[in-house]
Amino acid sequence: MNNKKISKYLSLVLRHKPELANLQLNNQGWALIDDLINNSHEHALSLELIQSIVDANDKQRFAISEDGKMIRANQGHSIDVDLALEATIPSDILFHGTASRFIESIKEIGLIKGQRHHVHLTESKDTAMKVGRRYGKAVLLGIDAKAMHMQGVKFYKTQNQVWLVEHVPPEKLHFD
Ligand code: HQG
Repeated sequence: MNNKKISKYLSLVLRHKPELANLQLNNQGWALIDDLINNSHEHALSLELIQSIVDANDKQRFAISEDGKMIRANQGHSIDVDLALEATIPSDILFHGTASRFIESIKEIGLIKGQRHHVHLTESKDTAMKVGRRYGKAVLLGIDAKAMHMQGVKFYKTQNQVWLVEHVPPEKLHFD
């Protein structure tokens, strides 16, 4: 349970508010683990604890650098970082889970990225439904990813299997 709290704290400082832990994120989103440990006074962090939280995280939200000195969030940032992902060819259909109260607006302007850097998509209907449930009655949307790719739209896949795209226009969405 305590680890969940720490995981949420890591998401907060590595995605949104590094200043809370006085962290300097480099332009690819990496922060020094030593700084994180030394500056997170409200959490008794150690390298071992951080490593175990990164390993056990249900969505693999974080990555540790090869030299073991740095940590970053794999996706979900609101601060300006360049994850340096390479554009990847998506499968024919990807999914997005949303809440029923957003559908009217989505039909009008498509899926927009809001506070995040991208619209988040998944290959898994289950994952999409779980994501949608966070905001209300979940609705599953299918996205014609291959058709968008053929039109030149770039798709990126994060280290933890989240698909990212700038925008999904309504005509590329399936609502049933
Ligand atoms: C909705 C979790 C109205 C969109 C998940 C979503 C994901 C619109 C909400 C990651 C809209 C934004 C991201 C429009 C989109 N009108 N509402 N035109 N277009 N929306 O949290 O995709 O736990 O920023 O459907 O696993 O829900 O953080 O995005 O409901 O990967 O690691 O606006 O968050 O990962 O909500 O979730 P979010 P999301 P973590």
